[in-house]
Amino acid sequence: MVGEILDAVARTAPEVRAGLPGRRAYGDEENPSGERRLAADEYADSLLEERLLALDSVGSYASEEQSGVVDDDGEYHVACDPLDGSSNLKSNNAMGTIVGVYDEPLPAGGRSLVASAFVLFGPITTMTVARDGTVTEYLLEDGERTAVTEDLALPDDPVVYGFGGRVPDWPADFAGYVESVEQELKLRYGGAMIADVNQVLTYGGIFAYPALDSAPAGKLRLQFEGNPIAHIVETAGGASSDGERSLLDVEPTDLHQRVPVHVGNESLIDRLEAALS
Ligand code: FDP
Repeated sequence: MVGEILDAVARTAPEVRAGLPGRRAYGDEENPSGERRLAADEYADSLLEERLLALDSVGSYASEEQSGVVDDDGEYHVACDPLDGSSNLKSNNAMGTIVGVYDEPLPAGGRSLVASAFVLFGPITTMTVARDGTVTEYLLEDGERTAVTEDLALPDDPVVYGFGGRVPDWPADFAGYVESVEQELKLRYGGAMIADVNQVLTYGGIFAYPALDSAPAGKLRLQFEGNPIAHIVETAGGASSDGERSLLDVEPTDLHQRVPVHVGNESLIDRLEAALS
């Protein structure tokens, strides 16, 4: 059941949050993408792996923190970014957990997602879920999950933008697009994808971690970040793109493959694709 997977994520979130204060130091190891791991990344990953694989419906678990897929018996395959934006832990800024529930073995295309969710550890803890064609935002409080926004939809009039990567590293066509967008929208960038995307879901606008001159595939990972976020934003009436097509149509080739990520109001994504073509 997809429901029990989402329940397990909601139940685990307060434990992840409670474990953050004592785990702000970096460990010795890197994750499979070559990034330094915090004790908090390892903690959140093992907690989620244990809780999700304990469910009958979960057939495998994969995360940004582990090189391979952990197999079990069950119908669904769960891809997790246990702590997205964990470098924000040092400066005490927002971060979260991202979960994609696929009905195909990983790596899988975004069209195989049956549900996607993110938990946002901000001043309050919320969980936003895309499932059955609708997006719901829940408040997680005192062990309860209470719906606070049903049928969440991107506002029609976009307000904010946030783009990752160093500005001199942006390809010229993307930099040209930014020049037009910044005439119209207000910059909001906090360095955790999940928190920055939630600004777009709340106010309308666009978030991107684009292709860079030094990294043509960008930074974010398709299975753990690109696909689930595209699924949520598209279900909320927005659009996603790798620069040419919906992220949900990007062919999965590798568990840890990176992809340029652009999500937001459809008009802004259309203009982006035109600028990059
Ligand atoms: P983090 O490394 O802190 O986990 O994919 C990871 C991510 O954060 C995203 O959440 C965020 O959007 C991006 O990296 C931030 O990268 P920059 O530091 O290059 O802005």
